[in-house]
Amino acid sequence: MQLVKTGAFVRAARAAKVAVAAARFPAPAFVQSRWQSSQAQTQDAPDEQAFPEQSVDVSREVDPAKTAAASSKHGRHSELEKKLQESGPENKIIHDTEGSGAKILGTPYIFDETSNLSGSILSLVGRNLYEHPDHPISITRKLIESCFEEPTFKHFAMNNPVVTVTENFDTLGFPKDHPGRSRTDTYYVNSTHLLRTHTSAHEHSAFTWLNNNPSSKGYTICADVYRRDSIDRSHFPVFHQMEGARVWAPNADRAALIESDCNNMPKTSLQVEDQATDFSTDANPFQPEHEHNHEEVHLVARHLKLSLEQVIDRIFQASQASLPSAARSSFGPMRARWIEAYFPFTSPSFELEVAWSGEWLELLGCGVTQQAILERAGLKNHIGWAWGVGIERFAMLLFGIPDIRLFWSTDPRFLKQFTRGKITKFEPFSKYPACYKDIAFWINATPSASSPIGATTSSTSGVAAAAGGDATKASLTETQPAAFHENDIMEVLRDVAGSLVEDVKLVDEFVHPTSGRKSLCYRINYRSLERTLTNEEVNGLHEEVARRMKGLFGVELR
Ligand code: FA5
Ligand code: MG
Repeated sequence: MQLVKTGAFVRAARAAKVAVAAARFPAPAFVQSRWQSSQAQTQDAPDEQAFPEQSVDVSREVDPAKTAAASSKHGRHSELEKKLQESGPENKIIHDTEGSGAKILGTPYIFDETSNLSGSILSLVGRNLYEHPDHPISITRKLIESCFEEPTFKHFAMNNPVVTVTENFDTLGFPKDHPGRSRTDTYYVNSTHLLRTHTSAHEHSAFTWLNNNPSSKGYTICADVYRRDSIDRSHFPVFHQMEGARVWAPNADRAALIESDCNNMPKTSLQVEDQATDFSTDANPFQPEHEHNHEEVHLVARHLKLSLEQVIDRIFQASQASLPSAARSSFGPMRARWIEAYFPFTSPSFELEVAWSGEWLELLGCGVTQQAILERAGLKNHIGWAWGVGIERFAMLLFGIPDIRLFWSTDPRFLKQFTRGKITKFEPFSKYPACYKDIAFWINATPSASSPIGATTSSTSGVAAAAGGDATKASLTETQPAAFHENDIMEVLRDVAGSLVEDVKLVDEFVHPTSGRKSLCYRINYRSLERTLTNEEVNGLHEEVARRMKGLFGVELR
């Protein structure tokens, strides 16, 4: 596979403002996204080496046929694009007679039939919570980064969440029918661009950067990620992830080297059970033998697990230290377990769960990087691991923050509680009353209309939902043109009521015995984190939700 330097090309493209015109020329998307991303480097990324400007696999990403088709398709939107360009700095969606489009972090995009962005989601793009040093997301990020020391690891943040479909899915080997690709699960800007669903979207660029900067052996990336999902106290459509990777170059003594790296790792006080040590089965296999030496794979997996156990241990220690001494270690050492997992871009793959409030809570996914991904980035004959963690999951444990919406709060009663470098337990400032409202409806007039839940979508159903895509929920597009996806209801709620919705539960579902029609009832809990909502306000919101449900999905309200 041919890899070429594109730095000059990218600079020329910049000069010609190709990036700004990218909505018209979606195929050279890698130019645009890399240009945007390189601008988006935080203070952590040295300007002259911003990793997105390194080698890219042009043969994969530029398809001349696609370029021609896409540019002619978007050519007629020049007026709309101009309007978007001149529309002021904030993110927004514009509809006019030519069509619709969005301006995201200064760049215009023309919508097509794949687009499903909403104003409410765009209003959260660019907040960059991980760059506010006193914010719990940033404090947690720094704590995780401290477990991966420079110069072995380089730490990056990627501010611009718009990436190509290629970066988010194709380059990582996602099957075409993976549920994460569905419009019901992912926010598409248009058919070529989306809001990244995971930090792994930057793996190719980051591994390419590593190839050009061999003094580093690994990296971490911190970013905001976006998923259309259910609404409850641990799910929000935007959350934060950190990705990490480590590689070892070809070397005759490589196994001994990795082993010595493992032995140099400090001991932790965790109680860890490892249920994922057999890589000889189809469930969690070695990669083909001609590419991977099994002894090395076992060592890489051991190094990966030990590295992440360090992170959990550090989080646990910091969390303990923030408690009054009488309350410390009252529940003994932290219990964790490794289980088998599936990700298209690692094999074998693992998830780490910790015992929390009587349940196993998934904290992260990881594995031995697929060789094809390293090779494509120029890291020939290297071997390595990668992981991805949800920062909110860690931060909620660390600070005792009970509701994921709080991270987005601008209320000083929340923000003033946290200081860089310190872990302090969150003090609830007040609990405002909940307001429950039910919405019950017949799905539609067709007797056999299926429910938006409970069905399976594709051949990948049942696998871990890497990068989103809950295989237990059905989707409009794949299986049931008569109904809709549960995530579509969540989107209506977010659009109408934003973060005033605390959670949404399906409380009743039945099929009428004679007509065969299906009825659903969802219970919505409206509660502000910052004030008491008036009845009038909630009624207004709820009526608007019902109106949209009727208009958008053709449901018959009961
Ligand atoms: C991924 O996103 C993979 N990219 C992780 C990975 C990276 C695997 C590199 C292998 C190599 P997953 O969808 O499971 O995997 O998400 C990773 C973590 O993000 C989860 O373990 C969880 O901690 C967090 N997470 C996932 N969904 C949510 C959500 N809706 N809200 C908050 N945190 C979430
Ligand atoms: Mg997972």
